[in-house]
Amino acid sequence: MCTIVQKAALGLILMAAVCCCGQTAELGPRDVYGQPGLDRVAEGGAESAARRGIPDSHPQIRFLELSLPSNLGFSALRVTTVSLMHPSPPNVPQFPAPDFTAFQGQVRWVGPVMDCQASEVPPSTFKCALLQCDPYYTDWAANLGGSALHVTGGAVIPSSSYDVQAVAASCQGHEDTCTDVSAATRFNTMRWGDVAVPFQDPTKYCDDGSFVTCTNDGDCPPGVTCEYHPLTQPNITDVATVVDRFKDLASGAPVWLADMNPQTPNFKVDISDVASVVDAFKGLAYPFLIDACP
Ligand SMILES: [Ca+2]
Repeated sequence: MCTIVQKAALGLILMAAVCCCGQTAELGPRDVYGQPGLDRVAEGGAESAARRGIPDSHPQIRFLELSLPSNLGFSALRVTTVSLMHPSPPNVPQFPAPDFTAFQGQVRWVGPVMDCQASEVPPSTFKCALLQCDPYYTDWAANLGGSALHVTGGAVIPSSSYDVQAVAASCQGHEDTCTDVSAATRFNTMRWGDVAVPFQDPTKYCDDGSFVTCTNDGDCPPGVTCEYHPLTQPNITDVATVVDRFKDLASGAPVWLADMNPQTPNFKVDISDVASVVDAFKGLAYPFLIDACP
């Protein structure tokens, strides 16, 4: 029986798997800002990191970034959809977010590790994988050699949250009932098109000048309403950073941030991704569907 614990440190949550043998291993850097079903809150620390180049460890739009422990062993990686497409604040009224609630609670599995192109000049690659419907068991550490794994698929969509679990090889063929699994660790995705700082503030606050966070009017003093922060993202900076990646410039966002089109991202940043971030900038809703599993 494994459990996964989260450790908060220096703005990151280090996810650790504590397995049957008592070992503790890092399962991945995660951003501390993410809350279930929420987009990320931009903070000063994130801004300074982004000036050095967009950090590769914060929540992404169409990708989940997994840093897997070296002692995970032969296992499968189960991704459960927890909350899908609940942007905070909501989309503009004329372009409401699509309803994916029917897909919440479904299971996908991380497929084989591939090498994807990070940039043409200089030539570089990153480890990538697609979600699939059937379990896939492998020795992840041997495939990754210490690199992070960037996972995407039609079910990885913006403003959503996912639980990721390692499922031991002993579960093969009876995954649904098997208990030799790690505890779930929550991953959140960013708002559609919100590639770069500044990020949309997803929280609500008491509208009395105090900026105390709240979830409803009852959390605020009498007569004070609980309001969303203004919807300001994505903005022109998000468009520019995708355009720069399209041009293969070092100032561009990494592929795993800028690749948001088509329905199953293709690990390339092309004119379709530029079109998507421009549409998101205009306030248009996420345009794709999710493929059902049999
Ligand atoms: Ca932004």
